[in-house]
Amino acid sequence: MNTLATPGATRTTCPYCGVGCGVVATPRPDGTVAIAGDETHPANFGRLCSKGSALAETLVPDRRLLHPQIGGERASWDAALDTVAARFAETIRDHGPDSVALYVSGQILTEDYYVANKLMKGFVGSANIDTNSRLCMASSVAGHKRTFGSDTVPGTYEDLEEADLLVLVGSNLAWCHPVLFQRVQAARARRPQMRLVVIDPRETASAREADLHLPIRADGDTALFLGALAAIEAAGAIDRAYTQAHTEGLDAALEAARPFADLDRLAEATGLDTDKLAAFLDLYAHTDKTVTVYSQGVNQSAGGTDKVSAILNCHLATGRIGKSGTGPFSVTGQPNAMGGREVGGLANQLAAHMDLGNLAHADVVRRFWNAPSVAQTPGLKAVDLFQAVADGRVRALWIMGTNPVDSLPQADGVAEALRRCPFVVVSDVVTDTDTMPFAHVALPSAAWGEKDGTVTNSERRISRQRGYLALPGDARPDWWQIQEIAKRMGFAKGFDFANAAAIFREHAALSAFENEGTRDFDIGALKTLDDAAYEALAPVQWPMPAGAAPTTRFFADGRFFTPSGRAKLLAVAPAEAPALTAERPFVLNTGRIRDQWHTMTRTGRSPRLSAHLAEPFCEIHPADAERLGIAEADLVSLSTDHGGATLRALLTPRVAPGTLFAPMHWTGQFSGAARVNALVPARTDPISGQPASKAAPAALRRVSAEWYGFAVSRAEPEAGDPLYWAKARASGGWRLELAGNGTAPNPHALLSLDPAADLLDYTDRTGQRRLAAFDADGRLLAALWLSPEPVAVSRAFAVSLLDAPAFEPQARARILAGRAGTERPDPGALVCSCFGVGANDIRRAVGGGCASVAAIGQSLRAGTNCGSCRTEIQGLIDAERRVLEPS
Ligand SMILES: Nc1nc2c(c(=O)[nH]1)N[C@H]1C(S)=C(S)[C@@H](COP(=O)(O)OP(=O)(O)OC[C@H]3O[C@@H](n4cnc5c(=O)[nH]c(N)nc54)[C@H](O)[C@@H]3O)O[C@H]1N2
Ligand SMILES: Nc1nc2c(c(=O)[nH]1)N[C@H]1C(S)=C(S)[C@@H](COP(=O)(O)OP(=O)(O)OC[C@H]3O[C@@H](n4cnc5c(=O)[nH]c(N)nc54)[C@H](O)[C@@H]3O)O[C@H]1N2
Ligand code: SF4
Ligand SMILES: [Mo]
Repeated sequence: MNTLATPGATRTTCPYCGVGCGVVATPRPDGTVAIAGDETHPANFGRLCSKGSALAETLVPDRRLLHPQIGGERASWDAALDTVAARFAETIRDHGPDSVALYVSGQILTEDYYVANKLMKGFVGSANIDTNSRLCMASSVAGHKRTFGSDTVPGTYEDLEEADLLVLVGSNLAWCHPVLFQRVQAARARRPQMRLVVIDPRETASAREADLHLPIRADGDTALFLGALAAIEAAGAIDRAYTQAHTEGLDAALEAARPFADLDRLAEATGLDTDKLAAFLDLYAHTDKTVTVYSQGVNQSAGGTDKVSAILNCHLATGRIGKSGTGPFSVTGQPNAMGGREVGGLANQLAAHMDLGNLAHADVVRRFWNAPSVAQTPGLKAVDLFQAVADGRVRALWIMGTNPVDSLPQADGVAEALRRCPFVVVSDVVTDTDTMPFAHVALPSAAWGEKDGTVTNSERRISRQRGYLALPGDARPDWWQIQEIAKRMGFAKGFDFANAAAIFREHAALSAFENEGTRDFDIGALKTLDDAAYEALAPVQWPMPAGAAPTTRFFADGRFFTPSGRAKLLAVAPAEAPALTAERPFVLNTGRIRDQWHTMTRTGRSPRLSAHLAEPFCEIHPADAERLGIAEADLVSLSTDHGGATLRALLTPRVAPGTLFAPMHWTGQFSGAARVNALVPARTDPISGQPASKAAPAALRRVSAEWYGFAVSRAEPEAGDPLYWAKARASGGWRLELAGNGTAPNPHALLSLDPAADLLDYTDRTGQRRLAAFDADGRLLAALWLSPEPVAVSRAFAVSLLDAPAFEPQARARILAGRAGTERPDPGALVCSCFGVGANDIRRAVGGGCASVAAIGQSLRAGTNCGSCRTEIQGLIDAERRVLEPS
């Protein structure tokens, strides 16, 4: 229920990851919003991670898209809607329904998604609607469908807590599903016998916490789980009664697996040493209560669907599915990745988990929608869709809630395709994305906190997102935009929804329509919710068929949705390793960091979240760095056949020799050349169409710069076009990293300095220039350090100056030294975003006797709010104690 003791408080759901945490938002009289975890929400029971905790900081008005624009000029809604409807109708008339397309997102709400899918697949009559879930969940969907006959995630979060063995495959749960990871950690504290294994080429924050980390080589997973199936057979752990009653294909699957019973062969195929392999296989074969969680290290692969099948095979062979504390568990990434699958947002799905190409399903949908032309054949999958835009087959494209110029592979090619496309519409909440410049029409969408609807999390739990803020400017919900265009295209009859509740009722009714237990997705019990009941809806888990007792877990009865009712084990073959060459000898792996969300359009507005890792980096093994003459904090250039990037080198044994890791987050808005998808080839899984975003063959070299710079500034700096720049929000302003060749930048232009500002500016004999500007009150306006070497000033200290009160003239020189005085020790790189605690603070506390994360929490509060930094604190304690107590 949405009734809370605090007046004005609203229960809603976090707009970031698929954990789907409940949030209580309370607007304050001064216009800010207090954010807290919802203690009654069954996903998080009150917890929030660093991103959820910082939500209020992202609700800032600057650069919101507030009005429709045509050709970059402000326009009325009528003009914008008329233009879009006319161009779409005209394009369809002249070139057919498949010449238009929608590209949507797992971040729009189920109601938005339902209306978009209905317009394209029922009324335009084309299945050319795909979504960024293609880059995210498509391999899991394809894997589920071929084995279960349905796209079903069988388990619940409680299964992770109840397991005796939890295996994370290609999932950095600690950073990407932090609250779920905290639930796991709490369960491990309660039940120390529970084991955590992490299978990831990198030593991630999750791997650090594991009992066993298998640093697998890129795409070794299928071989590993073939080996696991062989080990299960050898251990006599196959559940014959279960497989005979409920599965088919076991013999063929075993035959494909047996060659990997040989440990040496398995070691070769996975890059793992035999001791670790043996330890894992022993645990995996013998632990009945096993949950295998997997994410993008599995999905984003040219063999992603086979990886999924290899995992599902092991669970089916042992009957470890449909029971508490067991099961394969594909965690969803986006807040509504699961809802998008419910409405059939992918180009090869119909609505309500029905199949495109299935004539009976097409007929069900046609009659239910009373639709003129239901799409009969699958549409273009994201990568192919943008190829079709590039070669002119798709001539009108509407992008909603996603930023493809940064997130799709061969991203420079995506930009080029959009540049050539005759008509591009972009619905977004902000103006400053890398995709927006290509929009002929820009439509302002209602953002989180302003819009109403539902999202479904990884465990199939439907939660309400509720609006508690007024719509700013002309912003309107995404579903409203689609409905208005549908009406103007002549489809008024199917698109007369009064509100989100009305859409949800229709969606629920379709899920139950002629279902009779044939389709997993059935929420018929919700089809009669009136507006008040929808408003008050508490989080609920599907399936919820009308009149049936609710079930929390699928497949408890061993019945599957295949024609035979049996689950299908598949004989899969291991994937080929990424094709490295002498010119492209490194495997470039990409992924996420703790405090940023995707292309940073929201988290990049929060100073706290931007402080954790403030510039785009590339993790390089120290041995590779030494060979290539790369030192810590140097700049490096990465290149592939498709593009290049310039990033800061971060030397660390967390990555294996021959591999690199770069975060996916930085865009042209925050850095000069750090869009990693410019590098990633558009290579896809042949079944799911999901891009292999984690294994691009790449070249690496050091780039030399003649000067380096670091600045803090109250006004947004204007970096120009040097060799390298990266800026980030900081409390009180901005921070900027720079490097280049030739003439160093003019500080006045760079920092937009007021000519009247009080300046301190000197250059020493070594060529280091230091400059600080103060306003008439003595407060710092900007400070800049330029040097022939990477600038060594303490970033934390420099950033803290922006918030500092006025400086007395005699204190100003210390600013230029770039260090705090002894009375203000340098906190070091930020570790705890919630309380602003840095690495040096923690090191000092360890030196002072704090020996555990709990002790650090007591002394500094670090790690005691959201807990997202607890693994990093433990890492610092371990490292510091090695220094303090050399063995
Ligand atoms: N902080 C934060 N959290 C997020 C997001 C975010 O942007 N920021 N995004 C959300 C979304 S949409 C998603 S999809 C999820 C993604 O969540 P995750 O999948 O956990 O995140 P990634 O960092 O993309 O990739 C996971 C791991 O796969 C590993 N990997 C790479 N190649 C292989 C391989 O061949 N085999 C194996 N076993 N592992 C491999 C990588 O080293 C990486 O550590 O996160 C969600 N949560
Ligand atoms: N190399 C590499 N590439 C990857 C990945 C990877 O691991 N490596 N991961 C892939 C994955 S799993 C994912 S999910 C994608 C994510 O990639 P994207 O979806 O492109 O990334 P976001 O930054 O989340 O983009 C969301 C956009 O929607 C806008 N927005 C926010 N709220 C709303 C709203 O309510 N309505 C509308 N209309 N717009 C809104 C935001 O401002 C933003 O511009 O990236 C994929 N790309
Ligand atoms: S874990 Fe963090 S990002 Fe994910 S839903 Fe919860 S608060 Fe939001
Ligand atoms: Mo994702």
